Amino acid sequence: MTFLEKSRGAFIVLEGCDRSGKSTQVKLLVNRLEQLGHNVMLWKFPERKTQIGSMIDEYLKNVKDVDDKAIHLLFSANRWECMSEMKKKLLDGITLVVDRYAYSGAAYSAAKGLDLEWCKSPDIGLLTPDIVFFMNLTSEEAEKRFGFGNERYEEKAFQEKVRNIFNFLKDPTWKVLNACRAVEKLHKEIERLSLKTIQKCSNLPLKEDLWEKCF
Ligand code: Z5A
Ligand code: MG
Repeated sequence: MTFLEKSRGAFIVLEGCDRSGKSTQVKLLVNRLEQLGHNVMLWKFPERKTQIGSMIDEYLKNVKDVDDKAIHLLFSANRWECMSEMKKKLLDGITLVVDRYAYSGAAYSAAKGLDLEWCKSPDIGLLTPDIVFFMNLTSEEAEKRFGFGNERYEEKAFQEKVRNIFNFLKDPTWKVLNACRAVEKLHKEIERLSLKTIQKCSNLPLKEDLWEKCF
């Protein structure tokens, strides 16, 4: 645990299957928090701009094939390489709104058939989010949304598996949202709960113990 001399930012994560509206809500939330005068930053995983991230990008765009376990470890390494910068920003009082995190890492790789505990293990000890919004959308609804099917993994049966594993990964930091609702309704709920979280955790230490208690 890292103890605080001044108030810190909140670590807010949005998770969910493909096309569940994460990126839409992340952007709306960041804009709204900025309007309200909060110090806030949008973060996204995979972070495709790093060297590791560009390998992941080629894989996702089907430019390159990579062994399932190797790509899983690259996704995890991509989070680890961002940890010190994220930690610094949080301790500087900046709230991070993060589009996908380690839960996606475990869910997508386990849906390919890899052992779930093995999938979780490289991410043990990452920063633990203060709140995770899980955008719960049926695969039927997801299929109707624009852009579905453009990248690797975007196929109904696979998404169904991913969703089941997400459900299994749920923990007390999660707030499950019905993602079929209108954008604005979802945004209002996410805004309300985020503001509460920002207030609640401002004086709490940062936790660097993701999934430590499970092992
Ligand atoms: N992946 C992995 O395997 N391991 C890892 O560790 C990590 C990720 C971190 C790329 O992710 C892939 O990487 C992903 C998991 C894997 N699998 N795939 N494929 P990505 O985050 O870069 O994927 P993306 O391209 O941003 O798509 P997305 O995240 O799946 O979509 P989204 O962000 O959830 O949805 P959106 O872009 O906000 O909205 C999608 C469409 O729906 C768009 O036309 C919106 O206007 C519309 N929309 C949004 N909200 C609504 C509502 N409420 N009603 C109606 N329509 C809506
Ligand atoms: Mg997205």
